[in-house]
Amino acid sequence: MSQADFVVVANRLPVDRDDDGGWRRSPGGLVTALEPVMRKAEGAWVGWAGKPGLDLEPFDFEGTHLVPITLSAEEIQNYYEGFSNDTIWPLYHDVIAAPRYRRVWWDAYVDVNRRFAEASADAAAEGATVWVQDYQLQLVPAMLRSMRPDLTIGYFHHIPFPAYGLFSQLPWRRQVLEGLLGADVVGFQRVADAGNFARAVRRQFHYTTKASGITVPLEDGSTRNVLAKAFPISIDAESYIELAQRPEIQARAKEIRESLGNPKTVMLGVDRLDYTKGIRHRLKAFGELLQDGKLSVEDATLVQVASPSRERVEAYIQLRDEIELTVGRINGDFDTMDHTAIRYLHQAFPREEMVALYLAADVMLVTALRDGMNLVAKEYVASRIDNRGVLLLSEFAGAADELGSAIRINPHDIGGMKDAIMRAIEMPGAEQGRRMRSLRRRVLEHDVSDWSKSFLEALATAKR
Ligand code: GDG
Repeated sequence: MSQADFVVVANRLPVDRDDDGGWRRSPGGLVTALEPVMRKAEGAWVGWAGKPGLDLEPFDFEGTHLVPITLSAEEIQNYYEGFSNDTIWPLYHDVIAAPRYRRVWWDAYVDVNRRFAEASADAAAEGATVWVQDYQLQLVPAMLRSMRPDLTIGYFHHIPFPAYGLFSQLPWRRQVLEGLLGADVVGFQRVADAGNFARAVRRQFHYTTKASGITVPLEDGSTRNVLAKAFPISIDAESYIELAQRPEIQARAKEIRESLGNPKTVMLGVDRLDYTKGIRHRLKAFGELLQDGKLSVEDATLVQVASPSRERVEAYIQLRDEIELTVGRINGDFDTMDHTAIRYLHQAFPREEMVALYLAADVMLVTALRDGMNLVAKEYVASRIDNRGVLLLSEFAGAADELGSAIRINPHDIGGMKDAIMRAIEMPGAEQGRRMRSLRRRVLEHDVSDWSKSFLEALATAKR
């Protein structure tokens, strides 16, 4: 079997299966970011192919060696929907929903993490670099290190890492920390996440933690250094600019506004339908503005794309019901024959349509209660080649650390959010331009290839 000098390990492979059994590259940002690195290094990617029970041999796809991991329907339920999305996800997002701690889920998480580690150990050449992605695979770094001490191992955590007071609820907190400490570099979105991780390590193991790294004692009396640091992820900004410049996408943006009855202001929310995104809070603020008579449906329409997500997890089923009830009530109270309050779309759209929406929106609402980064905020900014539009951004999204020129909001403060929405709607063009230019500068300078480059450089240095 061929072995690679660079291996990415992620829950999902970077491809989706067509109906006719062929493969298509998935549209995600991580895939785009790593593509050049993968090509150059003739890299391998270990991940699940996205369907239960699918048992496939490794194969090559557009210059990348793909190593599919088989997961049974039961493992998907326990490892993925259970432990990853119903234990870790809510716990790490500050228990917005109650995490469920179930031992059978944990057992499956351990088993599946081991399978990923074994496949990665097989795929990696002597002295290779392996980059593990995200919270579904927190045990892989240490498992892999014990199988293959010759490897350089990086791990990037895409979601928040919670404060110790919350993290310590986890019955398997020591195992998870040990798993992550198997990496040479553990990357986080925000400085605060890296700090929370270091604190958890201090509290659990009493290791020394400094900016230069965490000192992990080894059995033979020597030590290893583990760098825990923020590497804020970004987007492929150029590709958004290219889409925003296309005449047909600009025409589509105009068409969207017309189909909404040309309201003075179009507001937009784009989220996976997830309780971390603060969709209910946003709807409440907008509904109250209509109720108060501060806005009318002729003045303002909210377009809310809520793309389907984790539809078999109970908390998501409930959330969908609540949101759809709220949307129905607001529209029922305020719609006219010609105008709607909220155009709600529980659908996924192609990227072209997303950019047309970004161009059509005067105000972008990012009201997450907790979010690792929030790429939607960066996509909106990159798409605004006209330097117009206003971004409302929750301080609880990682993006808030970088995007200081957005209007910052606390989504729990409904009154404050209503004021911020009115301020955004009324913002003069000159101020919009000043803010948008500064936001765009940041996103264009720190794009996703900058992110992967700085992580991989830190990793190369760490091991030296
Ligand atoms: C996790 C962390 C972190 C959404 N609907 C459609 C669609 N999308 C795209 C967006 C964006 C992506 O999905 C969502 O990324 P976010 O960053 O906003 O949020 P999560 O999915 O929760 O991602 C997050 C991220 O990982 C990366 O580290 O920023 O904090 O939670 O790109 O545009 N894309 C298309 N159609 C849709 O309907 N094409």
